[in-house]
Amino acid sequence: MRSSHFSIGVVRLIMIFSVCVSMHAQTGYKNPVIRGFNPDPSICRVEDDFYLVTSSFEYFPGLPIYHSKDLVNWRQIGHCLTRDSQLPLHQAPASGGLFAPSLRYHNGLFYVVCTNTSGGGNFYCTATDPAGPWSEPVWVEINSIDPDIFWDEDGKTYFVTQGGEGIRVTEIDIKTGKVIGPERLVWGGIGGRFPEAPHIYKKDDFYYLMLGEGGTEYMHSATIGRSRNIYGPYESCPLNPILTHANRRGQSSSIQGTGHADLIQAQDGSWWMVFLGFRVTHQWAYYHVLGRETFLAPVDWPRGGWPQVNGNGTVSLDMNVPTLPLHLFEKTPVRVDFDDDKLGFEWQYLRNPVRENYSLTEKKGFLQMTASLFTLNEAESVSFVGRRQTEHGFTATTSLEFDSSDDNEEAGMTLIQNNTHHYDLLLKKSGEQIIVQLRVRIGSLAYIAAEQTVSDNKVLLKIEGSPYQYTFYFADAKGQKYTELSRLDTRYLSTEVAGGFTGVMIGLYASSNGKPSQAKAYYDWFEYQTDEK
Ligand code: 6LW
Repeated sequence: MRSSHFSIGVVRLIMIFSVCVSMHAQTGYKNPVIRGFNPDPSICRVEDDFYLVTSSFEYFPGLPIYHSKDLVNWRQIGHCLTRDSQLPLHQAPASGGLFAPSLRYHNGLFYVVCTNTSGGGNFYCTATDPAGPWSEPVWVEINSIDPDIFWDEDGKTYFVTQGGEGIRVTEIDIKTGKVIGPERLVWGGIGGRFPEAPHIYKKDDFYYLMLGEGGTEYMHSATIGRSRNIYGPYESCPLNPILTHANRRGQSSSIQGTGHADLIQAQDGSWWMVFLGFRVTHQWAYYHVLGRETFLAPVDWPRGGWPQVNGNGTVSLDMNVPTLPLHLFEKTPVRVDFDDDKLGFEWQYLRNPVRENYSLTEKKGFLQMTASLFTLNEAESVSFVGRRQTEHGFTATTSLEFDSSDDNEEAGMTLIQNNTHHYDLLLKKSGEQIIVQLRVRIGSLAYIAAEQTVSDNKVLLKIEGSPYQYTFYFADAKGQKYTELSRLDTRYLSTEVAGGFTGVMIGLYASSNGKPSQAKAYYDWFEYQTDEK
């Protein structure tokens, strides 16, 4: 026993050592580089470290921050907004809250610029360490979304935002956030709807203004213009749109909606683009459940010329191009035992959590959750923690014990796209019996898909994902044998059906459906395994 432990340990150490050490530049990587709901990526570099932020809407904490050495392998190092004072999300509707952020590094400080669409509007926060802590927000009185900050060489600072029919540029005082100059409309792109997601870069004496156009759907794109003057007029790049999958069919059509991009130059001089896109399933009509994810493409940007994205402005799941020297990180473990005092960065609450409803210490080794009055159907702070569905093929399993005395109380595992589109696999009392139930909510349609009695208030719940179906199982706590409860179509949780800007989250929750309660759910562990190769 001992020697096998020892040798496994040594092999593991060698593996970690060999994956953590930078190797030679390699050919090939897989898109998306950050998988599952991770839209609106924005990136900056400090020497050979890259940092990236994505949008997070009604989830808390807000704005995940990722770190990479090679642009291909990313590890989450924290969130920008971790305190209620930074991120009020009271009754934020689904896909409200935080829209697209921008991440910049200037004079020794990191800046995250964003919009809280559910309270406060535009703001920026600063930090010396991108892992946090981040400052309280500095609010900027400009009414728009998708803000960015651009520092010019003459010391002036500009706020760049989406502004109705085009992009607006406004001088601000970066110390106070006060608006100095008038808001000026500088460019509307090439005519796609919703010109947004602006970023300005200065290169070869030009101001380059890149934007997203076409809406964050199937006609999405990135376009770019340039000018000698920050206020324009901007000349459109003859290659525009420099990125789009709007006309992709066949093989490469499994990636759609590419756009909303940011550009970055690596230390070796090479240029790269990060952008959002989504992976679709089904054949005659497309659906996507994973939300918009973060993709990567190489960019050729010659001196005085225009940026060209991966040759023709499209990408594939398997990218056959040279990369920076690869630097892997250890993966998030498959099993979480809830032994630590804190949840890992992969877990999110829905809106500002009611903290006394959660404990990792009261019953050591368990995530204890007190049932909230609110249900998953309301834009409220329901007792819930969830993590992203990152692949179509996955297995999520948890061990649940539920101390309940009332038929109104329930706890379980949910697949949730938003508060009107979710599938709940739950445990509850029903008269003298205890049942496992699969409940469906698709817009105004709500029904119980299946239920079975169980002998104990302790069960294992399991959900398997595939491109077309989710399959729901339960077993007694000893896990001897899983029983299939039912199967449901994935498409009804897709963005095409549910709308919005997020992706499916796999959540653990507890609710008393509006009746005061102290019922407690105890989650002993959670396992999440995917078929990602
Ligand atoms: C993002 C904006 C957008 O801020 O979607 O459709 C918003 N456009 O660029 C949320 O991702």
